[in-house]
Amino acid sequence: MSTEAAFARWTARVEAKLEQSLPVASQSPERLHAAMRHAVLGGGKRVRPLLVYAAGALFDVDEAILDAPAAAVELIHAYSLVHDDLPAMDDDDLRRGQPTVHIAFDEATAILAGDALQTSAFDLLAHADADVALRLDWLQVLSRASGVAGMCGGQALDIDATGSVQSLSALQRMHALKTGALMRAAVRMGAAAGGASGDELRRLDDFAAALGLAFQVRDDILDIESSSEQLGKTAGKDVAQAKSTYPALLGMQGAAAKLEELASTMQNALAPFDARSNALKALGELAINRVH
Ligand code: GRG
Repeated sequence: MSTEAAFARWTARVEAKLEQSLPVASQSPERLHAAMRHAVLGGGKRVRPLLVYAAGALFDVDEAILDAPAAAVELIHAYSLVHDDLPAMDDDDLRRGQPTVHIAFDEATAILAGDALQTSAFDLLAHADADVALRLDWLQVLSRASGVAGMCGGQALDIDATGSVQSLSALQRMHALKTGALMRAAVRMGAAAGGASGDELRRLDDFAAALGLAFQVRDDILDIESSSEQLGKTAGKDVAQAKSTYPALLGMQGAAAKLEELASTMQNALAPFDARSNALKALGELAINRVH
């Protein structure tokens, strides 16, 4: 089975799980339900769900067990994008090549849709078809990665830093929380389902932390090199907002060198694993080479 075929199968699985777990738009409150569906079903690379399945594949986990954590992490990601696009935050009108939720609907609906997506992620995990200890582990991992010690904390640091030049270490900490925490949670949830040992969890966490940072460095490069059409979101925003980014602090060559360093961290972290780590390796390469 090729990695591409596995990615296609996992994407189809998580799309089906998301479709099934979202409320139907014909049911009241219709506007809220339609906004939630717009946020989740309107495209996206599904990187975080793929990380859940790929980490589970290392331990031959039954894919049906992984559908709930894969969908849950994507629901959290979708909520974060809806709220990030709001006028009070990044104020964006384009996401995944579509109008953002507050443009397609309205601000109040976008806030509520994000809130409801977040709580539905935890509802999905609480009711998943898995052992209670595993469900509790997933709930702890995903809630911590989403909150003050993870994504929300990183977003707060990002907002606080607006308009000032950040040091490289401050930038790295902000991204580790804002983007990296959810990617680490995705890998951890897949690995936990496979009963990974402490040493395996540590290695996989090193891999996921490097992948999260690489994803962000590449995001900074794409913001400069690509068009809004290619990205499906507004390009050039970092420069327009004078944000501290890897290219701004290190130059384009320095940012490319950082990506090489992170590629080798990822390779080293996965070195002891067998060929079942190929999908994770491919996701690491995608974080570095992606074009949107
Ligand atoms: C509002 C609490 C709160 C958090 C928002 C994730 C995030 C935190 C903001 C997104 C801002 C941003 C552009 C981050 C850069 C990297 C990133 C996470 C991009 C979007 O993720 P992709 O590329 O998106 O996986 P798709 O659309 O493919 O799912």
